[in-house]
Amino acid sequence: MDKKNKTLGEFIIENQSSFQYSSGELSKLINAIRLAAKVVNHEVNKAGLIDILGAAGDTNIQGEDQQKLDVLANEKFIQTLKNREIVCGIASEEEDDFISINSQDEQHQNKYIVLIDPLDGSSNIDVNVSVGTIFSIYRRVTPVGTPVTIDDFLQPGDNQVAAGYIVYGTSTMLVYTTGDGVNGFTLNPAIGTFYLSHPNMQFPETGKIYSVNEGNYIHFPQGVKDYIKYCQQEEGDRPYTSRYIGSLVSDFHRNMIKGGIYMYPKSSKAHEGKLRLLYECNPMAFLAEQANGKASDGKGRIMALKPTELHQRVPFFCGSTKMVEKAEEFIAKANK
Ligand code: AHM
Ligand code: MG
Repeated sequence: MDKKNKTLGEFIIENQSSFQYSSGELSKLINAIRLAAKVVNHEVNKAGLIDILGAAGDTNIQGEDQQKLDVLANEKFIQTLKNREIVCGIASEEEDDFISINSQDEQHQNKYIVLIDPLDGSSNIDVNVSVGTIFSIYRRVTPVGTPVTIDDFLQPGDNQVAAGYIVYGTSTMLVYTTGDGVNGFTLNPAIGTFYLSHPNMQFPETGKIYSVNEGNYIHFPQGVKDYIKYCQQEEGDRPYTSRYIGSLVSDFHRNMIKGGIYMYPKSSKAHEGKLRLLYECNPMAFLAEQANGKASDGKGRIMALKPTELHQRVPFFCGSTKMVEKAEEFIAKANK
């Protein structure tokens, strides 16, 4: 078949056997995410019509309560995963605790857990700027047939079996990895089908874009300040260009295509940074490494960290390998 016309559904089936556990379950799981992504995409696209269709808290014409989009996205993803009976547990950035799922037929027979940030960058919705969904999939570590425990969720990112994101942008894309490279699929909204548009995505080894909220500059550690000054210096291929959407998925997506670094450092106001290790940093780190890039907490690999809590935050530096290494170098020098 012509590669250009390959759908996500076809790609999942074709690549099922290359997955190390060779499990149809993982394929079903990615199919469920594909379905939820389409539903959420439909809702996100209506966001600009809120004055017409009703805002959160209102009741719509069918008598249903209107919900905030991040709450709605959370419900759609969780409901879809529950309905398909393919996971034994879900943790969401929107929920305080993880959810244990009992399968209707056989109790707790499923092997996979999902961690999800249903609508990341949601402050961008009101102004018609891209938002995204981030997901991360692990095999449970506790025995199949028993309820999941916190240990199933607090696994290092290195244990991920799949991860990805959906970017609801100028077009909607689903980008994911199962540990065998990164592939991107673009939604054709007219027929509701994702097509393989970006096979084997790779971060350029270096780039010219740095993405950071520079409004926090004075609160950053010295090493980060030094690296930002380095990015701005007139020398060689510098100064770099500053691009910051404030939507991790979109900033990452652009940097993967063009070459760049995304940074959310710790600061004197946020001692561990802002981003969540389990819902945001680990899945993006898995994608970055699978695409020849790098993800660090400023000192070492994000995916090597052993999580201690579900909503743990961590400083995050991610993107083109040489740029992340340079940032680490400046941080190490300042810490001497
Ligand atoms: P959220 O999960 O509350 O949406 O926060 C995560 C988002 C990232 O997408 C984005 O890169 C970052 O927060 C922006 O934060 P800031 O406005 O502090 O720069
Ligand atoms: Mg988020």
